[in-house]
Amino acid sequence: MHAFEVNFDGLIGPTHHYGGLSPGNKASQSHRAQVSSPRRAALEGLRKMKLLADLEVPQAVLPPHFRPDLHFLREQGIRGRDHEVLQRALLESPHLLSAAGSASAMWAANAATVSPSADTADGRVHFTPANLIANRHRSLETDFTTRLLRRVFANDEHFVVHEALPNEPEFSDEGAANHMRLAIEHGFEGVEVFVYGRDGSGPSPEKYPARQTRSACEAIAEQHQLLAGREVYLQQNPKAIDAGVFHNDVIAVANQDLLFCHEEAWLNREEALEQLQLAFGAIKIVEVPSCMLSLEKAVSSYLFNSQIVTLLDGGMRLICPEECREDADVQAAICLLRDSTADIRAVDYVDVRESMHNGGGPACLRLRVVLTVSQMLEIPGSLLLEETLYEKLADWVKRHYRDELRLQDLADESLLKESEAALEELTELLRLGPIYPFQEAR
Ligand code: SUG
Repeated sequence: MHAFEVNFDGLIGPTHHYGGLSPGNKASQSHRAQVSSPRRAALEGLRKMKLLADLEVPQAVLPPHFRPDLHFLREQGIRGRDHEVLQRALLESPHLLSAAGSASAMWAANAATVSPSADTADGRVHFTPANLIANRHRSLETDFTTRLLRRVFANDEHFVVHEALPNEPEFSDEGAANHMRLAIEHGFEGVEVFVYGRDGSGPSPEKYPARQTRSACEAIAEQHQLLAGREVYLQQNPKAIDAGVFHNDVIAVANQDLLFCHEEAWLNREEALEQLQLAFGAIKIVEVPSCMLSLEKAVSSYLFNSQIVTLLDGGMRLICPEECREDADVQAAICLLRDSTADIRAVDYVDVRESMHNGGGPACLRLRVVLTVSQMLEIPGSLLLEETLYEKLADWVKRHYRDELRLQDLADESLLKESEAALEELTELLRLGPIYPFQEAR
């Protein structure tokens, strides 16, 4: 059956800042405490979405989560009225304030793992929201993400949004950032590739955490009712994790039958590639050797965090971070890709610098959801980005977002109020109905 891939991008929230919250994510660590620009971040994200929409690649938006999360701060034992809780958190536990204020839901690739209906036994699209327990600030996303996905994918004839996996280290799950799908065309039956960092026995990284577990991958494959034999499990290369590859989408990207990856992406390289070939005979693998592009450069440029998207005429386009433009090694890797397949018709460079400084490139900002035409008709059309919605959202950002933000600004009660007013207007703009806790409390 014919199907489209819709990219759901997380709209970057008004509290975007650099908290240095993610160990093993080099950009997050090195930009810690720098001054951020939420306004610039959100506009960059929107421009990327607009580029795709202009290419007629279906593009949708997901609203930001409401931050700072005062409920979380109160759970940590910080008491008082809103402004007191914020001030106390700043003085006593600034790292908790930063976690509570993180706009990390922007990285929608971590929102959930998604299996299209062509892959599942009951013919529905399955979603498992990620528990994100590897990092406290990210674990705060799961409840709202689940609620949001249930609002957007509400028709249970077509969609099922499962509960996230249990909050136990054995089931640590980071969503679609560790999941790839291979298929001749989006609407055809595919092979789903689950990538994990640890399985409790094999080798593990020495410096940095391995976030995803094999048990989590298996549990998701089971609850998504994947058709027999249509799944592959690969382990991240511990050496790559120690070089800053905290998610698989920092070192590999697939689209339809094309896989673009680095030589050191997975443990036991040859076995890994063989597994992929056995499971999906039509696979075209373009592997960039380490002698062409070092792991370090793969991480600093985020080349593999590019999006590869299918155009209406069946051709593909590579959407890279701006950081890939200048480096000769990265350019050589892009040439290798283009020389190896005629599928890539053009390369675009996008400036998503504010997100990149926290370790989030173009591919991190989107959740891929393959939908048939009848499934497309079941999602709120008001989330689909076209010219008018783009203009409205850009104007909304310019009116509500601050140009600069420092950690201490998160303790300013007026930022909380500004965010509330912004999100209130956004729910009307996106015609989502009341969804935020402050709207339901009324
Ligand atoms: O989980 N950064 C995110 C980046 C996520 C990127 N997503 C994908 N690769 N799909 C993370 O490490 C940093 C926040 C801070 O430090 O303020 C952060 O959460």
